[in-house]
Amino acid sequence: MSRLIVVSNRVNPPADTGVGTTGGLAMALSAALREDKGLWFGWSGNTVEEYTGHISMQVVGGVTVALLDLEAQDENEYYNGYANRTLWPLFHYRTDLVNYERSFDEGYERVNIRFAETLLPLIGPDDIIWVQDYHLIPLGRELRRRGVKNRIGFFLHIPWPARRVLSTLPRHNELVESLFSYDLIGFQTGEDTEAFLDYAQHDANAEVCEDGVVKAFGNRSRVKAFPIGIDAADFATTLKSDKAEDYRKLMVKSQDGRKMILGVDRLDYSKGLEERFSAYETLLDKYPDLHGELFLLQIATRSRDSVDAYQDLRARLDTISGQINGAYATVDWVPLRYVNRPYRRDELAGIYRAAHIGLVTPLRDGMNLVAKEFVAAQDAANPGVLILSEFAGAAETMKEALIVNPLSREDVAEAIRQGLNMPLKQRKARWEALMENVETNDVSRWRDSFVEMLKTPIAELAEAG
Ligand code: GDG
Repeated sequence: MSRLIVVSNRVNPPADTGVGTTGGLAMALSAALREDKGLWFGWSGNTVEEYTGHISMQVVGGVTVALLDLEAQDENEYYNGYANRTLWPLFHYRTDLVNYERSFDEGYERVNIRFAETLLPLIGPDDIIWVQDYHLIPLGRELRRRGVKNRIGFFLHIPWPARRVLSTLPRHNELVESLFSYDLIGFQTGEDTEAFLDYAQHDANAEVCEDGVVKAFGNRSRVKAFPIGIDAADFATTLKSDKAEDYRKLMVKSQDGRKMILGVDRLDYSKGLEERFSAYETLLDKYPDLHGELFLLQIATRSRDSVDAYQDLRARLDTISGQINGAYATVDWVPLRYVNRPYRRDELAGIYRAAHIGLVTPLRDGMNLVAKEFVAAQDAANPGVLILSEFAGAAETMKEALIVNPLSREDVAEAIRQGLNMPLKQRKARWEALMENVETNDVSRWRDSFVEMLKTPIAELAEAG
Protein backbone atom coordinates (compact mmCIF):
# COMPACT_ATOMS: atom_id res chain seq x y z
CA MET A 1 0.00 0.00 0.00
CA SER A 2 1.20 3.47 -0.84
CA ARG A 3 1.87 5.73 2.13
CA LEU A 4 2.72 9.39 2.25
CA ILE A 5 6.05 10.24 3.87
CA VAL A 6 6.54 13.91 4.70
CA VAL A 7 10.07 15.06 5.46
CA SER A 8 10.79 18.46 6.97
CA ASN A 9 13.46 20.00 9.13
CA ARG A 10 11.27 20.07 12.21
CA VAL A 11 8.27 17.88 12.89
CA ASN A 12 5.39 19.52 14.71
CA PRO A 13 2.10 17.66 14.54
CA PRO A 14 -0.55 19.17 16.78
CA ALA A 15 -0.51 17.65 20.25
CA ASP A 16 -3.55 15.61 21.29
CA THR A 17 -4.81 18.63 23.19
CA GLY A 18 -5.55 20.44 19.93
CA VAL A 19 -4.83 24.15 20.29
CA GLY A 20 -1.37 25.38 21.32
CA THR A 21 0.80 27.28 18.88
CA THR A 22 0.85 24.76 16.02
CA GLY A 23 0.04 26.35 12.66
CA GLY A 24 -2.31 25.38 9.86
CA LEU A 25 0.42 23.77 7.81
CA ALA A 26 1.19 21.24 10.52
CA MET A 27 -2.51 20.55 10.94
CA ALA A 28 -2.99 19.94 7.22
CA LEU A 29 -0.01 17.68 6.87
CA SER A 30 -1.08 15.79 9.98
CA ALA A 31 -4.55 15.22 8.55
CA ALA A 32 -3.10 13.73 5.36
CA LEU A 33 -0.69 11.56 7.31
CA ARG A 34 -3.43 10.24 9.56
CA GLU A 35 -5.62 9.36 6.57
CA ASP A 36 -2.81 7.58 4.74
CA LYS A 37 -1.28 6.02 7.85
CA GLY A 38 1.77 7.92 6.74
CA LEU A 39 4.95 9.03 8.39
CA TRP A 40 6.44 12.41 9.28
CA PHE A 41 10.22 12.38 9.41
CA GLY A 42 12.57 15.11 10.63
CA TRP A 43 15.00 16.47 13.17
CA SER A 44 13.92 16.19 16.81
CA GLY A 45 15.35 19.63 17.56
CA ASN A 46 17.72 17.96 20.05
CA THR A 47 21.46 17.62 19.79
CA VAL A 48 23.52 14.75 21.15
CA GLU A 49 27.22 14.48 21.97
CA GLU A 50 27.85 11.98 19.23
CA TYR A 51 25.63 11.25 16.23
CA THR A 52 24.37 7.65 16.16
CA GLY A 53 21.68 7.75 13.47
CA HIS A 54 19.18 6.48 16.02
CA ILE A 55 15.61 7.52 15.29
CA SER A 56 12.82 7.52 17.80
CA MET A 57 9.33 6.67 16.62
CA GLN A 58 6.32 8.14 18.39
CA VAL A 59 2.66 8.72 17.75
CA VAL A 60 1.68 12.37 18.31
CA GLY A 61 -1.91 13.46 17.78
CA GLY A 62 -2.56 10.25 15.80
CA VAL A 63 0.40 10.83 13.48
CA THR A 64 3.45 8.56 13.38
CA VAL A 65 6.59 10.63 13.62
CA ALA A 66 10.21 9.55 13.25
CA LEU A 67 12.70 11.88 14.90
CA LEU A 68 16.42 12.07 14.36
CA ASP A 69 18.85 13.66 16.81
CA LEU A 70 21.70 15.71 15.36
CA GLU A 71 25.02 16.94 16.76
CA ALA A 72 25.70 20.49 17.93
CA GLN A 73 27.98 20.96 14.91
CA ASP A 74 25.08 19.99 12.64
CA GLU A 75 22.84 22.52 14.28
CA ASN A 76 25.46 25.25 13.85
CA GLU A 77 26.48 24.49 10.29
CA TYR A 78 23.29 23.13 8.75
CA TYR A 79 20.48 24.89 10.60
CA ASN A 80 21.93 28.14 11.97
CA GLY A 81 24.51 28.16 9.17
CA TYR A 82 23.55 27.20 5.64
CA ALA A 83 19.77 27.22 6.13
CA ASN A 84 19.34 30.38 8.16
CA ARG A 85 22.49 32.42 7.49
CA THR A 86 22.92 31.59 3.81
CA LEU A 87 19.77 30.40 2.04
CA TRP A 88 17.12 32.27 4.05
CA PRO A 89 18.58 35.78 3.53
CA LEU A 90 19.57 35.03 -0.06
CA PHE A 91 16.15 33.71 -1.06
CA HIS A 92 14.60 36.79 0.58
CA TYR A 93 16.84 39.09 -1.48
CA ARG A 94 18.97 40.12 1.50
CA THR A 95 22.35 39.51 -0.09
CA ASP A 96 23.75 42.02 2.44
CA LEU A 97 22.97 39.55 5.24
CA VAL A 98 24.18 36.39 3.51
CA ASN A 99 26.92 34.61 5.32
CA TYR A 100 28.66 31.97 3.31
CA GLU A 101 31.18 29.60 4.78
CA ARG A 102 32.45 26.32 3.40
CA SER A 103 31.72 24.65 6.74
CA PHE A 104 28.02 25.62 6.41
CA ASP A 105 27.89 24.01 3.01
CA GLU A 106 29.56 20.86 4.34
CA GLY A 107 27.20 20.72 7.30
CA TYR A 108 24.19 21.13 5.00
CA GLU A 109 25.35 18.27 2.83
CA ARG A 110 26.22 16.09 5.83
CA VAL A 111 22.81 16.52 7.44
CA ASN A 112 21.00 15.86 4.17
CA ILE A 113 23.01 12.64 3.84
CA ARG A 114 22.13 11.75 7.43
CA PHE A 115 18.46 12.31 6.68
CA ALA A 116 18.71 10.12 3.57
CA GLU A 117 20.56 7.30 5.31
CA THR A 118 18.19 7.12 8.26
CA LEU A 119 15.04 7.52 6.18
CA LEU A 120 16.08 4.87 3.65
CA PRO A 121 15.15 1.75 5.69
CA LEU A 122 11.70 3.21 6.44
CA ILE A 123 10.71 3.63 2.79
CA GLY A 124 8.35 1.03 1.33
CA PRO A 125 8.29 0.28 -2.42
CA ASP A 126 5.07 2.24 -3.14
CA ASP A 127 5.55 5.12 -0.72
CA ILE A 128 5.36 8.68 -1.93
CA ILE A 129 7.88 11.06 -0.43
CA TRP A 130 7.24 14.77 -0.01
CA VAL A 131 10.19 16.91 1.06
CA GLN A 132 9.50 20.35 2.56
CA ASP A 133 11.51 23.53 2.23
CA TYR A 134 14.96 24.98 1.81
CA HIS A 135 16.64 23.02 4.58
CA LEU A 136 16.39 19.84 2.54
CA ILE A 137 16.91 20.72 -1.12
CA PRO A 138 19.62 18.03 -1.69
CA LEU A 139 17.68 15.26 0.07
CA GLY A 140 16.08 13.97 -3.13
CA ARG A 141 19.48 13.62 -4.77
CA GLU A 142 20.87 11.76 -1.75
CA LEU A 143 17.92 9.36 -1.77
CA ARG A 144 18.35 8.74 -5.50
CA ARG A 145 22.07 8.07 -4.96
CA ARG A 146 21.02 5.36 -2.52
CA GLY A 147 18.77 3.71 -5.07
CA VAL A 148 15.37 5.14 -4.13
CA LYS A 149 13.08 4.88 -7.16
CA ASN A 150 9.92 6.14 -5.44
CA ARG A 151 8.16 9.28 -6.49
CA ILE A 152 9.69 12.21 -4.61
CA GLY A 153 8.35 15.75 -4.57
CA PHE A 154 9.73 18.99 -3.16
CA PHE A 155 7.90 22.12 -2.05
CA LEU A 156 9.63 25.44 -1.35
CA HIS A 157 7.81 27.54 1.24
CA ILE A 158 9.96 30.65 0.71
CA PRO A 159 10.47 32.71 -2.46
CA TRP A 160 12.69 31.50 -5.28
CA PRO A 161 15.01 34.43 -6.04
CA ALA A 162 15.68 36.07 -9.37
CA ARG A 163 18.42 34.48 -11.43
CA ARG A 164 21.18 37.02 -10.81
CA VAL A 165 20.47 36.99 -7.08
CA LEU A 166 20.77 33.22 -6.93
CA SER A 167 24.00 33.40 -8.91
CA THR A 168 25.69 35.11 -5.95
CA LEU A 169 25.59 31.78 -4.10
CA PRO A 170 28.74 29.73 -4.51
CA ARG A 171 27.87 26.38 -6.16
CA HIS A 172 24.40 27.62 -7.10
CA ASN A 173 24.35 25.35 -10.14
CA GLU A 174 24.85 22.28 -7.98
CA LEU A 175 21.98 23.29 -5.72
CA VAL A 176 19.67 23.63 -8.71
CA GLU A 177 20.93 20.37 -10.21
CA SER A 178 19.96 18.58 -7.00
CA LEU A 179 16.38 19.81 -7.43
CA PHE A 180 16.14 17.87 -10.67
CA SER A 181 16.22 14.63 -8.64
CA TYR A 182 12.59 15.34 -7.74
CA ASP A 183 9.66 14.27 -9.88
CA LEU A 184 7.76 17.40 -8.90
CA ILE A 185 9.12 20.78 -7.78
CA GLY A 186 6.49 23.06 -6.24
CA PHE A 187 6.69 26.80 -5.62
CA GLN A 188 4.35 29.22 -3.90
CA THR A 189 3.66 31.55 -6.83
CA GLY A 190 3.79 31.99 -10.56
CA GLU A 191 6.56 34.55 -10.04
CA ASP A 192 8.73 32.02 -8.16
CA THR A 193 8.11 29.42 -10.84
CA GLU A 194 9.10 31.87 -13.58
CA ALA A 195 12.25 32.85 -11.71
CA PHE A 196 13.21 29.19 -11.41
CA LEU A 197 12.54 28.50 -15.09
CA ASP A 198 14.51 31.61 -16.03
CA TYR A 199 17.52 30.25 -14.16
CA ALA A 200 17.01 26.74 -15.51
CA GLN A 201 16.92 27.97 -19.11
CA HIS A 202 19.77 30.46 -18.91
CA ASP A 203 22.15 28.82 -16.49
CA ALA A 204 21.33 25.13 -16.78
CA ASN A 205 20.48 24.76 -20.45
CA ALA A 206 17.08 23.43 -19.53
CA GLU A 207 14.38 22.61 -22.03
CA VAL A 208 10.97 23.74 -20.83
CA CYS A 209 8.17 21.64 -22.32
CA GLU A 210 4.53 22.62 -22.56
CA ASP A 211 3.00 20.79 -19.60
CA GLY A 212 5.43 22.15 -17.04
CA VAL A 213 7.94 19.36 -17.60
CA VAL A 214 11.50 20.63 -17.54
CA LYS A 215 14.47 18.68 -18.83
CA ALA A 216 17.87 19.50 -17.33
CA PHE A 217 20.96 17.74 -16.01
CA GLY A 218 19.81 14.53 -17.74
CA ASN A 219 16.58 14.45 -15.69
CA ARG A 220 12.97 15.44 -16.12
CA SER A 221 10.95 17.17 -13.43
CA ARG A 222 7.57 18.78 -13.37
CA VAL A 223 7.60 22.39 -12.12
CA LYS A 224 4.47 24.15 -10.92
CA ALA A 225 3.08 26.73 -8.49
CA PHE A 226 0.94 25.44 -5.61
CA PRO A 227 -0.07 28.49 -3.55
CA ILE A 228 -0.44 27.41 0.06
CA GLY A 229 -3.52 28.35 2.09
CA ILE A 230 -4.78 28.06 5.64
CA ASP A 231 -7.03 25.38 7.10
CA ALA A 232 -10.09 27.59 6.71
CA ALA A 233 -12.58 25.14 8.23
CA ASP A 234 -10.42 24.55 11.27
CA PHE A 235 -9.83 28.27 11.65
CA ALA A 236 -13.59 28.91 11.57
CA THR A 237 -14.04 26.37 14.38
CA THR A 238 -11.23 27.92 16.41
CA LEU A 239 -12.81 31.33 15.95
CA LYS A 240 -16.02 30.07 17.53
CA SER A 241 -14.25 28.77 20.63
CA ASP A 242 -14.79 30.33 24.05
CA LYS A 243 -11.15 31.32 24.25
CA ALA A 244 -11.29 33.19 20.94
CA GLU A 245 -14.42 35.01 22.05
CA ASP A 246 -12.82 35.87 25.41
CA TYR A 247 -9.84 37.36 23.61
CA ARG A 248 -12.00 39.28 21.16
CA LYS A 249 -13.86 40.81 24.09
CA LEU A 250 -10.63 41.52 25.94
CA MET A 251 -9.29 43.40 22.93
CA VAL A 252 -12.50 45.35 22.35
CA LYS A 253 -12.45 46.42 25.99
CA SER A 254 -8.83 47.47 25.87
CA GLN A 255 -9.40 49.36 22.61
CA ASP A 256 -11.69 51.70 24.51
CA GLY A 257 -13.27 52.93 21.29
CA ARG A 258 -9.94 53.28 19.44
CA LYS A 259 -9.21 51.66 16.07
CA MET A 260 -6.74 48.78 16.23
CA ILE A 261 -4.15 48.15 13.54
CA LEU A 262 -2.70 44.67 13.90
CA GLY A 263 0.58 43.04 12.84
CA VAL A 264 1.40 39.40 13.63
CA ASP A 265 4.77 38.06 12.53
CA ARG A 266 7.73 35.97 13.50
CA LEU A 267 10.43 38.43 14.47
CA ASP A 268 12.29 38.22 11.17
CA TYR A 269 13.94 40.85 8.96
CA SER A 270 11.97 39.58 5.95
CA LYS A 271 8.73 40.74 7.58
CA GLY A 272 9.50 44.45 7.22
CA LEU A 273 8.86 45.35 10.85
CA GLU A 274 11.23 48.32 11.02
CA GLU A 275 9.74 49.76 7.85
CA ARG A 276 6.25 49.15 9.26
CA PHE A 277 7.06 51.02 12.47
CA SER A 278 8.49 53.89 10.42
CA ALA A 279 5.37 54.03 8.28
CA TYR A 280 3.25 54.19 11.41
CA GLU A 281 5.44 56.98 12.74
CA THR A 282 4.91 58.86 9.46
CA LEU A 283 1.15 58.45 9.87
CA LEU A 284 1.27 59.87 13.39
CA ASP A 285 3.50 62.69 12.28
CA LYS A 286 1.34 63.65 9.33
CA TYR A 287 -2.09 63.30 10.92
CA PRO A 288 -2.17 64.67 14.49
CA ASP A 289 -5.97 64.29 14.40
CA LEU A 290 -5.43 60.53 14.64
CA HIS A 291 -3.57 60.79 17.95
CA GLY A 292 -5.53 59.02 20.64
CA GLU A 293 -7.88 57.56 18.04
CA LEU A 294 -5.94 54.43 17.10
CA PHE A 295 -3.04 52.18 18.07
CA LEU A 296 -0.81 49.60 16.44
CA LEU A 297 -0.62 46.21 18.13
CA GLN A 298 2.41 44.36 16.82
CA ILE A 299 2.83 40.77 17.98
CA ALA A 300 6.32 39.64 17.01
CA THR A 301 7.31 36.31 18.43
CA ARG A 302 11.03 35.73 18.78
CA SER A 303 12.65 33.30 16.38
CA ARG A 304 16.18 32.13 15.47
CA ASP A 305 17.62 33.93 18.45
CA SER A 306 21.05 32.39 17.99
CA VAL A 307 21.56 34.09 14.63
CA ASP A 308 23.18 37.57 14.99
CA ALA A 309 20.97 39.27 12.40
CA TYR A 310 17.91 38.39 14.52
CA GLN A 311 19.47 39.73 17.73
CA ASP A 312 20.40 42.94 15.90
CA LEU A 313 16.88 43.30 14.55
CA ARG A 314 15.39 42.80 17.99
CA ALA A 315 17.60 45.50 19.43
CA ARG A 316 16.65 47.93 16.64
CA LEU A 317 12.94 47.22 17.06
CA ASP A 318 13.21 47.78 20.80
CA THR A 319 14.77 51.15 20.08
CA ILE A 320 12.31 52.26 17.38
CA SER A 321 9.26 51.20 19.37
CA GLY A 322 10.61 53.08 22.38
CA GLN A 323 11.21 56.16 20.27
CA ILE A 324 7.69 56.13 18.83
CA ASN A 325 6.07 55.77 22.21
CA GLY A 326 8.46 58.30 23.72
CA ALA A 327 7.58 60.85 21.08
CA TYR A 328 3.83 60.36 20.80
CA ALA A 329 2.41 58.66 23.91
CA THR A 330 0.33 60.62 26.39
CA VAL A 331 -0.64 59.74 29.92
CA ASP A 332 -3.75 57.97 28.67
CA TRP A 333 -2.65 56.70 25.23
CA VAL A 334 0.10 54.34 24.05
CA PRO A 335 0.32 54.45 20.24
CA LEU A 336 2.36 51.26 19.79
CA ARG A 337 1.87 48.03 21.71
CA TYR A 338 4.86 45.89 20.85
CA VAL A 339 4.59 42.34 22.18
CA ASN A 340 7.19 39.59 21.90
CA ARG A 341 5.39 36.74 23.61
CA PRO A 342 3.53 34.11 21.58
CA TYR A 343 -0.22 33.55 21.86
CA ARG A 344 -2.25 30.38 21.43
CA ARG A 345 -4.01 29.91 18.12
CA ASP A 346 -7.45 30.45 19.61
CA GLU A 347 -6.31 33.60 21.43
CA LEU A 348 -4.81 34.90 18.21
CA ALA A 349 -8.06 34.23 16.34
CA GLY A 350 -9.93 36.47 18.79
CA ILE A 351 -7.27 39.19 18.48
CA TYR A 352 -7.50 39.12 14.66
CA ARG A 353 -11.26 39.45 14.84
CA ALA A 354 -11.08 42.56 16.97
CA ALA A 355 -8.71 44.33 14.54
CA HIS A 356 -9.84 47.08 12.18
CA ILE A 357 -6.79 46.87 9.95
CA GLY A 358 -4.48 43.92 9.26
CA LEU A 359 -1.04 45.28 8.42
CA VAL A 360 0.98 42.66 6.51
CA THR A 361 3.99 44.35 4.97
CA PRO A 362 6.86 41.89 4.46
CA LEU A 363 9.76 42.96 2.24
CA ARG A 364 9.65 39.43 0.77
CA ASP A 365 7.51 36.48 1.77
CA GLY A 366 6.88 33.09 0.20
CA MET A 367 3.13 33.37 0.81
CA ASN A 368 2.23 34.86 4.23
CA LEU A 369 -0.50 32.98 6.03
CA VAL A 370 -1.18 35.82 8.47
CA ALA A 371 -2.87 37.74 5.63
CA LYS A 372 -5.21 34.78 5.08
CA GLU A 373 -5.87 34.26 8.79
CA PHE A 374 -6.75 37.94 9.22
CA VAL A 375 -9.32 37.70 6.43
CA ALA A 376 -10.74 34.44 7.78
CA ALA A 377 -11.22 36.00 11.22
CA GLN A 378 -13.28 39.01 10.13
CA ASP A 379 -16.94 39.63 10.86
CA ALA A 380 -18.84 39.46 7.54
CA ALA A 381 -21.15 42.25 8.68
CA ASN A 382 -18.32 44.64 9.58
CA PRO A 383 -14.99 43.39 8.20
CA GLY A 384 -11.60 44.98 8.75
CA VAL A 385 -9.28 46.03 5.95
CA LEU A 386 -6.22 44.07 4.85
CA ILE A 387 -3.14 46.06 3.85
CA LEU A 388 -0.75 43.76 2.01
CA SER A 389 2.76 44.10 0.64
CA GLU A 390 3.15 43.60 -3.08
CA PHE A 391 6.17 41.42 -2.23
CA ALA A 392 4.24 38.76 -0.31
CA GLY A 393 3.34 35.69 -2.36
CA ALA A 394 -0.22 36.22 -1.11
CA ALA A 395 -0.46 39.43 -3.18
CA GLU A 396 -0.54 37.36 -6.36
CA THR A 397 -4.07 36.24 -5.52
CA MET A 398 -5.31 38.64 -2.79
CA LYS A 399 -5.74 41.57 -5.13
CA GLU A 400 -8.69 43.08 -3.25
CA ALA A 401 -6.43 43.99 -0.34
CA LEU A 402 -4.90 47.47 -0.27
CA ILE A 403 -1.64 46.56 -1.97
CA VAL A 404 1.38 48.63 -0.89
CA ASN A 405 5.09 48.92 -1.41
CA PRO A 406 6.39 48.24 2.13
CA LEU A 407 9.52 50.28 1.44
CA SER A 408 7.53 53.49 1.06
CA ARG A 409 6.55 54.80 4.48
CA GLU A 410 4.26 57.38 2.85
CA ASP A 411 2.45 54.72 0.78
CA VAL A 412 1.86 52.53 3.81
CA ALA A 413 0.78 55.49 5.96
CA GLU A 414 -1.71 56.57 3.29
CA ALA A 415 -3.05 53.03 2.97
CA ILE A 416 -3.68 52.92 6.72
CA ARG A 417 -5.51 56.23 6.48
CA GLN A 418 -7.53 54.92 3.51
CA GLY A 419 -8.35 51.72 5.41
CA LEU A 420 -9.51 53.67 8.45
CA ASN A 421 -11.83 55.78 6.29
CA MET A 422 -13.09 53.03 3.99
CA PRO A 423 -16.91 52.92 3.80
CA LEU A 424 -18.60 49.72 4.98
CA LYS A 425 -19.86 48.84 1.49
CA GLN A 426 -16.36 48.84 0.05
CA ARG A 427 -14.93 46.96 3.01
CA LYS A 428 -17.54 44.25 2.55
CA ALA A 429 -17.03 43.95 -1.21
CA ARG A 430 -13.27 43.61 -0.82
CA TRP A 431 -13.55 41.20 2.08
CA GLU A 432 -16.08 38.93 0.34
CA ALA A 433 -13.77 38.48 -2.63
CA LEU A 434 -10.78 37.83 -0.36
CA MET A 435 -12.70 35.39 1.81
CA GLU A 436 -13.86 33.38 -1.16
CA ASN A 437 -10.27 32.96 -2.19
CA VAL A 438 -9.14 31.98 1.33
CA GLU A 439 -11.89 29.37 1.61
CA THR A 440 -11.46 27.91 -1.87
CA ASN A 441 -7.68 27.84 -2.00
CA ASP A 442 -7.19 26.35 1.42
CA VAL A 443 -4.44 24.12 2.70
CA SER A 444 -6.26 20.87 1.83
CA ARG A 445 -6.46 21.95 -1.77
CA TRP A 446 -2.75 22.80 -1.74
CA ARG A 447 -1.86 19.42 -0.24
CA ASP A 448 -4.21 17.35 -2.40
CA SER A 449 -3.24 19.00 -5.66
CA PHE A 450 0.46 18.55 -4.91
CA VAL A 451 0.14 14.92 -3.85
CA GLU A 452 -2.15 14.12 -6.78
CA MET A 453 0.29 15.53 -9.28
CA LEU A 454 3.19 13.81 -7.58
CA LYS A 455 1.40 10.48 -7.97
CA THR A 456 1.02 10.99 -11.72
CA PRO A 457 4.14 9.87 -13.57
CA ILE A 458 5.46 12.29 -16.19
CA ALA A 459 5.14 9.61 -18.85
CA GLU A 460 1.39 9.45 -18.23
CA LEU A 461 1.14 13.22 -18.48
CA ALA A 462 2.91 13.10 -21.82
CA GLU A 463 0.59 10.35 -23.07
CA ALA A 464 -2.49 12.20 -21.85
CA GLY A 465 -1.23 15.35 -23.60
C1 GDG B 1 6.93 30.29 5.99
C2 GDG B 1 7.13 31.31 4.86
C3 GDG B 1 4.79 30.87 4.11
C4 GDG B 1 2.68 33.93 14.47
N1 GDG B 1 2.73 34.36 15.75
C5 GDG B 1 2.04 33.46 16.48
C6 GDG B 1 1.57 32.46 15.63
N2 GDG B 1 1.98 32.77 14.41
C7 GDG B 1 1.61 31.97 13.22
C8 GDG B 1 0.68 32.70 12.33
C9 GDG B 1 0.89 31.97 11.01
C10 GDG B 1 2.35 31.55 11.11
O1 GDG B 1 2.75 31.69 12.46
C11 GDG B 1 3.25 32.45 10.27
O2 GDG B 1 3.09 32.09 8.96
P1 GDG B 1 3.63 32.97 7.76
O3 GDG B 1 3.13 32.37 6.52
O4 GDG B 1 3.17 34.36 7.96
O5 GDG B 1 5.21 33.02 7.87
P2 GDG B 1 6.49 32.03 8.15
O6 GDG B 1 6.52 31.55 9.54
O7 GDG B 1 7.68 32.84 7.74
O8 GDG B 1 6.30 30.79 7.16
C12 GDG B 1 5.79 31.95 4.49
C13 GDG B 1 4.73 29.77 5.17
O9 GDG B 1 6.03 29.26 5.48
C14 GDG B 1 3.85 28.60 4.73
O10 GDG B 1 4.27 28.08 3.51
O11 GDG B 1 3.51 31.45 3.97
O12 GDG B 1 5.97 32.84 3.40
O13 GDG B 1 8.08 32.31 5.25
O14 GDG B 1 0.09 30.81 10.94
O15 GDG B 1 -0.62 32.62 12.83
N3 GDG B 1 0.84 31.41 16.03
C15 GDG B 1 0.53 31.35 17.36
N4 GDG B 1 0.98 32.27 18.25
C16 GDG B 1 1.70 33.35 17.87
O16 GDG B 1 2.07 34.19 18.68
N5 GDG B 1 -0.22 30.34 17.80
